[in-house]
Amino acid sequence: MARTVRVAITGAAGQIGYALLPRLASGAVFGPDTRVSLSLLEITPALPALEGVAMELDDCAFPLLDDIVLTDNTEEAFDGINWALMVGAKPRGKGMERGDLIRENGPIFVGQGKALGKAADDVQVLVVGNPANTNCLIAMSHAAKASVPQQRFHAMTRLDQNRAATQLAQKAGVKVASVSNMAIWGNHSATQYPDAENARIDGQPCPQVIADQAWLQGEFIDIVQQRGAAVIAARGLSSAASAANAALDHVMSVERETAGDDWFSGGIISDGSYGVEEGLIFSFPLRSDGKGNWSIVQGLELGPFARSKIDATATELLEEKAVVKDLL
Ligand code: NAX
Repeated sequence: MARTVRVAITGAAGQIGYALLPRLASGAVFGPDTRVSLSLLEITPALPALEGVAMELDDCAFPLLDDIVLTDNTEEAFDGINWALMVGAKPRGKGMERGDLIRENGPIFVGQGKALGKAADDVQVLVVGNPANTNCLIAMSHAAKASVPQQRFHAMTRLDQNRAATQLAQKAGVKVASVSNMAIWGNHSATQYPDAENARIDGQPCPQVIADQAWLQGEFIDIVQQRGAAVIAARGLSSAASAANAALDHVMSVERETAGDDWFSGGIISDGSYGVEEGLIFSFPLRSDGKGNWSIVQGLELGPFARSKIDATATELLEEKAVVKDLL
């Protein structure tokens, strides 16, 4: 056995945690030669439920699963970890505005950001809890004070990427594996821009295969932006299996070298690429070198339509940043 990877999951007794943990513990993410240690963080009232989850993991008898730490202590949870999957956050309640949610969940990421200073030198952090980009910004700013490099912070837009790829495949009448180069730009919110112009289907530019610009610039974007709400309307609960799957897809995309000329989407710190203000957590098309380093794909064509969408989602992120100014 070459290595053991220690992964912290916050909000591990929640519905995304429940869908995520068995696959993580089974070795499906880090591969058959890597042992997995789990560090599960919950708020105190959820610890009994978390124990139930751990019992089930025990009962799976996963050969690659080493130990499971259950705790309501953030510093203990993050001690020595190589990955933090930050899922724990309150979902939006009835009548709550986006700004209320930001103020409600933001403080969680102050304390957790500081505690990331106890992680291993190679720690990578994926923020799933909403509002993911701004929570990620908060955690990053506090972890940076504890010397964790800012480039290790990711906000999840992989679910949006996967949703968008499926919509394009269904419209084109092809399998989803035919869709590549699916970029999500900006915020994980209803302002995100799923970029069909630069996507490819069986290697061809998507607009050549789906020659319906009105759909690509209209209904397609609306479906992807509103998919989370559509799942809630149908299921009575927010996306969990697909969100867990996307989190694990993101981890695998970071851990492995990006194949061919494809890319994946994730919210990372902007370096000013494509005119996006430096320092924002913004979703870009990314490539990984398979050693924990990513780079933003450069030189993509962005027409006036794409430009206006990207500017709008950047503006929303600047507004969110202003709301949490005192938490940074
Ligand atoms: P659940 O409410 O089922 O689970 C959240 C868990 O977090 C609960 O068990 C709760 O006790 C725990 N928690 C709350 N505060 C905590 C804290 N300070 N420390 C540790 N744990 C804490 O929600 P679930 O459906 O699992 O969703 C979790 C988060 O993911 C939500 O914020 C949700 O909005 C967000 N999502 C993000 C998505 C994305 O694409 N980025 C998509 C799916 C999902 O909506």
